[in-house]
Amino acid sequence: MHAAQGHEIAIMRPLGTDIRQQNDSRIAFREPTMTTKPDSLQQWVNEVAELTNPAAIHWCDGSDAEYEDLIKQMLADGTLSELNNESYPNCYLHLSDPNDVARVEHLTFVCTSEEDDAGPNNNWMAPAEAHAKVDALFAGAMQGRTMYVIPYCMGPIDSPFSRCGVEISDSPYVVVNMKLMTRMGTAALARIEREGEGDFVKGLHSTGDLSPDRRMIMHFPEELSIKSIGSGYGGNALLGKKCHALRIASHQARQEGWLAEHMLIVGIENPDGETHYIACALPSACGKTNLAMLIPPDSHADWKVWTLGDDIAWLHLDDEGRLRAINPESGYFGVVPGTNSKTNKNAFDMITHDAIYTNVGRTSNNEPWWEDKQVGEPAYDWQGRDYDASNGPAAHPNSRFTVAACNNPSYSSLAEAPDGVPISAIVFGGRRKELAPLVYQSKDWKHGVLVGAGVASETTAANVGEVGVVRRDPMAMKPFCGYNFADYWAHWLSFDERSDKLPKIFHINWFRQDKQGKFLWPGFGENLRVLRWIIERCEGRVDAIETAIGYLPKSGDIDTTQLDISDATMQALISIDKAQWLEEMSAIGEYLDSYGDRLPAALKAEQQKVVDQLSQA
Ligand code: OXD
Ligand code: MN
Repeated sequence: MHAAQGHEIAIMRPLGTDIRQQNDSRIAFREPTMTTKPDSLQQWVNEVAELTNPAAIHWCDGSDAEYEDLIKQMLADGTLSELNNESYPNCYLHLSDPNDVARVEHLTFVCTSEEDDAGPNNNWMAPAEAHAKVDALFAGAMQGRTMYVIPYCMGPIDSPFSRCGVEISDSPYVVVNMKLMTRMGTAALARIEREGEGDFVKGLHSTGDLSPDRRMIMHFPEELSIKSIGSGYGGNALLGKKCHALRIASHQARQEGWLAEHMLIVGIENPDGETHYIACALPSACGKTNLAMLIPPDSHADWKVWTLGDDIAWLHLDDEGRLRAINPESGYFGVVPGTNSKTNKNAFDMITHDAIYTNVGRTSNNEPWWEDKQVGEPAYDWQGRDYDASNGPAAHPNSRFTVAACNNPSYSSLAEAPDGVPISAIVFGGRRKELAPLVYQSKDWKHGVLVGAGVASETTAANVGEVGVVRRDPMAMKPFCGYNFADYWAHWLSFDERSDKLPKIFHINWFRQDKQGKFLWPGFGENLRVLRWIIERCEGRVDAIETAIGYLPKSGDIDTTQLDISDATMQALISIDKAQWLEEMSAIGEYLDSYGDRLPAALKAEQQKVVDQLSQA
C-alpha cells in the first residue's frame, strides 16, 4: 500500500514566500484553484523561477478550456497547425526541430551517489556534477517564456498504486501532451496536497535552445527528481512517461517491492466471456500499441480484446499473491507510420479526431499522411517541404500521435480500476529475424527471469542512432531501468519467494524472416492465435514440447484455420536450431558476466542449466 494513503490533508501555511514578493513585477501570475500546495512544491517553483527567469508562471488546472487556449496560442505562433477539420476534427500537427525527433539514450543519465547503483546499463554522473552542469543550462533558459507548472498523477487518481509528480516546463506543447497522456491538473494537485511534501516527483524541463550539444536528460532517483533540457521530444520532454513512470519508478519499485515495467497490458476475452490479462514487454517500436489494440481476425470473431495500456505497467502483488497491473498513463504516444485499417484499425480510427500529430507529412487537402497509411498521397513532408521521394519518407519513421486513451474503441473499463487487473501471463519479446521462435514458455519463474534478461532486439528509430542492429534489451528495459540491471534481476527473482501464484512467463517473436527477407508470420490481428495458446497454457489446457530453452507449441496447437501458412513455415516458426541457441546462450552468459559480482548467482545458474541441456541434447 502507498505510504501516504489515509493521511489527512496537510494544513499549509499561506503563500508567504511567494515569488511575487521577491521582486519581478514582469511576472504575470495565474493562481491554481487551490492554495494549499505543499511547502516544498511552492518553494521549488519559486527556486526554479529564480533560476530560469520566466516571463510568466501558469499553474495548470488540466481543464478543457486551458487545453483549448493553449492550442489557440500554438496555432497563432506556428508551433501547431490545424489539420483538415472535417475529416480530422480537433487534430493538430507539430513539426519539431529536425534534430529533435527521438529519445537520446547517449545524453540520458542516472545520477546516483554510487556509480555502481546506476550500473553498466546506464550513463552515470555524480549528482553534484550533474546538477551543476544542467543548472548552468537552465540559468535564464525561460526568459521571455511562460513557465508551466503541471501537476499530474500516474495511475488512476484514487489508486493506492498511483504516484504523482509535478513537471515544470516552458513548452505549451508539453502541457497539451501531458493533458492527453496523464491525469493532469487540479485532481492531481489535490492528491499531492493530501500526500504532503516529499512524496511527489519533481521534473524540470526546458526546451532550451534545442541544440543537441546542450541537451541532457538527468535522473536523480534518490531525490525523486528529473532535469531535462534541450529537447521537446516525447520521451525526453513528457517527464511523466519514461523518466518518471519507468526510470524513477523502477528505482522506487525496487525499494518498495513492486515492478515498474515497459509493458503493454491487454485483456483477452474468450467466447465464454472469461478474460485473461497479459502484460507484454517489447522494445520501442516493436508493435506494443498494435498488440494492445488488436482486432480479432474473422476466424476468432467471437473473441474480444480490451486495452488497458500500450507502454507501461506498474505491477504489485495483492494479498493473495497475485500480480496485479495498473497502467500509469491515460493516453498513447504511438508510432504513426505503418498504422492503417489492417494493421491497427482501432488506432487508425482513434487518431481521426482529437489527436496531436508530431512529424508526419500532409496531403494536399491537409490530412495527415504517413508511410503505409494506404490512403491519400503525400504533398508535404515532415519538415514542411514539398514532398519529394528523394528526400526520404514523408513522415519521420519515429513520427508520433498523442491521444487520450478514452478515444480507443477497445479501451477497457478496468483501466480506471484502483487495484488494477490480475495478470495471467508475462510475455517478453523482441524483433529477431532469426533464432527466436514464434512463442515459447519458460520452465518456471526463475527461468522466466533469464528469458527476460536475455531479450535482444534489432534497434528502431525510437532512439537516435543506428537502426536494425541487434542489441541486448533485457525486459525491453535497457533504456529505462533506473538502476543496476544486476540488482533489477535480483529484484525480479525475489518475487519467486513471495508468491506461488505468479504469472507464467513467455517469449514471442513476430519478426522471423526467410532468406529473402519476407516475414514468416502474418502478425497483427493474427497474433491473437499465439495469445490464445499462451492463455491455454496458463489454464493448463494444452500440452507442449519441453526443450532446453523452454516449452514450445506442439504442431497443430496454434490454430491456423483460414490462415495462408504452410506446415513447413509453421514448423520453422516453432522449432529451434540448437547450434544457434548454444551460441546465443553463451553470448547471454558473457553479457550477464559483464555485471560482475553484483549479478545474482541464481541467474547465472539458470543460464548454465540451459547451456548444459543444449549441450547434452
Ligand atoms: C516510446 C518508446 O515512446 O519506447 O514508448 O520509445
Ligand atoms: Mn515505449
